[in-house]
Amino acid sequence: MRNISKIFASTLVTLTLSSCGGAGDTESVPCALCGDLNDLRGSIASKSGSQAQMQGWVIASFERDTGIARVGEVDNAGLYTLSKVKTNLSQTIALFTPDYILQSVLSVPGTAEKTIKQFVKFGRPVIPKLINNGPIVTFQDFNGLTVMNDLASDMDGDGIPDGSVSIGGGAALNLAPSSAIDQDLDGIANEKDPDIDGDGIVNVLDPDDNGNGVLDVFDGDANGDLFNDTAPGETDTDLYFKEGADWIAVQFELKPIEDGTGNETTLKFTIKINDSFVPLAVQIRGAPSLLNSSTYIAYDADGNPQIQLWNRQLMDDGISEDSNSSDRIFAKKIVLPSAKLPRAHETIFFQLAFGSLSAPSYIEFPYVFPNVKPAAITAAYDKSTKRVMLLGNPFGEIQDYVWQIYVWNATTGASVWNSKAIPGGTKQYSIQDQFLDPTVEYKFSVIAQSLDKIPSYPSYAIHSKKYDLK
Ligand SMILES: [Ca+2]
Ligand SMILES: [Ca+2]
Ligand SMILES: [Ca+2]
Ligand SMILES: [Ca+2]
Repeated sequence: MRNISKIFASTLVTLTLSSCGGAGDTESVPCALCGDLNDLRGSIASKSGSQAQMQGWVIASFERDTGIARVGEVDNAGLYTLSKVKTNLSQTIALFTPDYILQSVLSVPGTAEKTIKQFVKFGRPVIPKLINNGPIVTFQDFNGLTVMNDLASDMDGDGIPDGSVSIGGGAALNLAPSSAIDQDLDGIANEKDPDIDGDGIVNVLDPDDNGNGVLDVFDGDANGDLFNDTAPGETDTDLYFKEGADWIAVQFELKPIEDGTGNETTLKFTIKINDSFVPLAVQIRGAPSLLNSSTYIAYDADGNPQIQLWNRQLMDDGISEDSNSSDRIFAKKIVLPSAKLPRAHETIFFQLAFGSLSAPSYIEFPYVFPNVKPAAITAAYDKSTKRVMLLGNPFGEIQDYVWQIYVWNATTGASVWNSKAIPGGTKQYSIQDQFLDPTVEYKFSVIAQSLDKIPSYPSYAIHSKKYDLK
């Protein structure tokens, strides 16, 4: 059984004394494009030594203190470029398949027993050659690198941090001890720790930041700081950023099509741009296998809906499900082609373009889909008890969700009542019918959803069809 707390308790003194920059120190400057911005080039080979085999893979460098990424795609010679990297800041590297599925995290041999290191500063425009040995990626040498002292747990000493053992298989990631304010006892409080549970998967890539076995999207205190993540002023979870963007949200929705021909699967991308940043464009980077052929609804001059092929752009025009125009909330809701679903650990990046339109650079904000397989739900109404029953399991065995009942006027389609949020473990709930007019016909539906991490932006929402309320 793994016990990360013990490991870090034993190394705590050494770490605190030797930690470069000091525990909890922040290197961030409050500006998305301040500091040393440099283009970095590198090469990567597969375990067998082939660089060509890595064509199409995706390499990202993540700033330790902000989670902001620079992303490059590997060409047919195994070469890549990361543009405008802040080389004065600590970074870690992660590797994604051509389908943008997180495959390998950086592993540098640690100085303390049963640990590895993951953060470096790049001191040269050429990054030492990377070797993909999934689930870890390693440097062939350390020329020009400054290795930082942040540690991650590697209990069996094989160089694979505990959280990444199962990345390739797509299973749920590692469990760790219960939450505390400095959960992994590395001397860095959760609110400033880029890897709260110390398992070697940085928070922005970790589907379970505090390692308690409850995925962030179903965990009301995903960062383990003993404050509800949606309490006023709580802006220290994965979807909030300190620079460039205030927050991001990705929402998966499964909804029966009105004409009864099946379900529609949509993804809605929303980003609130920081007041200090004016991007040239706002768009989504992700797997062609997921996003190509996706569509959205546009409206012609007469207000008629038109299906358009999506060009990866998010808009702040007031007609893109982006709240008001020019409020710095950019969004787009897209319809996925049938049978397409985000896969476990599949990653998308919100891209903010800067520089020039002819040769833009990007700062990128990652979102990783957890290992959740949403399923359609149905509901039934028992007239004698006035209870609505939720049937089916929207998230498999996971019960840490909430659901709500909606009652609709069958003629006008107007919503006339909705229940409070009901815990997923409660499968029946009474409709309060005193407000119902016995001469009017009603319909009801239920919606099951994950918890809000950004208020009003749950990551998953599964709708039932509308049924007659009788
Ligand atoms: Ca982690
Ligand atoms: Ca958790
Ligand atoms: Ca919290
Ligand atoms: Ca807007």
